[in-house]
Amino acid sequence: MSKWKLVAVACLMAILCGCVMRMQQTMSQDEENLIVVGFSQVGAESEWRVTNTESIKSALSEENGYVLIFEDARQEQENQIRAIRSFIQQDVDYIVFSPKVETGWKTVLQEAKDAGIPVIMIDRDVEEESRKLLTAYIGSDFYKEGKKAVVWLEDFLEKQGRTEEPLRIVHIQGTIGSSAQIGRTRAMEEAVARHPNWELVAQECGDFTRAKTYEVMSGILEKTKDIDVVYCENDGEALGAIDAMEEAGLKCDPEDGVIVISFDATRLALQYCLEGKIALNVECNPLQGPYVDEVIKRLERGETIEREIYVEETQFDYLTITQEMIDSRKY
Ligand code: GZL
Repeated sequence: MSKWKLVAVACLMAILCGCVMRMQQTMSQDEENLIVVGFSQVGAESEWRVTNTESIKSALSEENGYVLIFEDARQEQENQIRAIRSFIQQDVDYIVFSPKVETGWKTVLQEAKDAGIPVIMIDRDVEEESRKLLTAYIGSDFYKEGKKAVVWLEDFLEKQGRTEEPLRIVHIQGTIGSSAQIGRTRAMEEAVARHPNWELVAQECGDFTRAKTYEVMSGILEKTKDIDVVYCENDGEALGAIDAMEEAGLKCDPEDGVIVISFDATRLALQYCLEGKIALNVECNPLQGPYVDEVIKRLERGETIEREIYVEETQFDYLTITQEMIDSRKY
């Protein structure tokens, strides 16, 4: 090969190497520009939780400018605390978490604050003294959800002319100590205190799962089948309670059987509502990813944000729900 060709090849190689290096620099600069978020999730106990996780993962994607470090705590608070400490050690830009229960967070949230890492809490809540260590809360008002349920039940009984007769209620609670359980339970317990003819014949924990509630409800049905209302603190529990009641020969029907009340408004439970097996389903909106993305992007732009953001929620009952309403929903 002539000398001039060698020179041309060498120049071409130098140009190519330069381009590759610039691309690598650009990629590393792009990677440097990505926002690193550590996300500690409670677990995968319900359809609601799975949808909530998917919403966060799709909103905090690389295309949206994020590196997401996801940790599933498998229903153990200790795993969440460990994950948050790991995020601090990795010096992430933001921490997002849904607290399994309201207590026990002060120390680790103070560590995050001392490390200068903003913490955005989603879904469930923590006790007041820990709230001030957070940058923002995005979630639901669980007491308000419970109030919606008991007001609907009072109106329904009024229309049925059943305001005076004894009302025997089975109350299946969610994970004890979670803010969803605390709020929804408070609403029901206040209603029972308001109505002398309402009686809690059983109050047990179904831990927000279909399997545990089937077990618990089967045990209750061995003691009594004289039940008017079953108040379940999420859809997994409602499905488990209905499985057990139907197996025991009870009819789940608000007009001539057991009135079943549920929370979450996930798709399968809304089908049960359409069939009349669930009388009322109060929505708890798991689609919190876009809200988290919006809060982080505003913080990145140095904008002020609201410290408490309550997601949009509605309710569905067996009298007004339609298949079109169910088909149009995202979960
Ligand atoms: C409510 C959420 C609850 C859901 C359950 O925001 O924390 O936990 O109602 C889930 O389905 O398990």
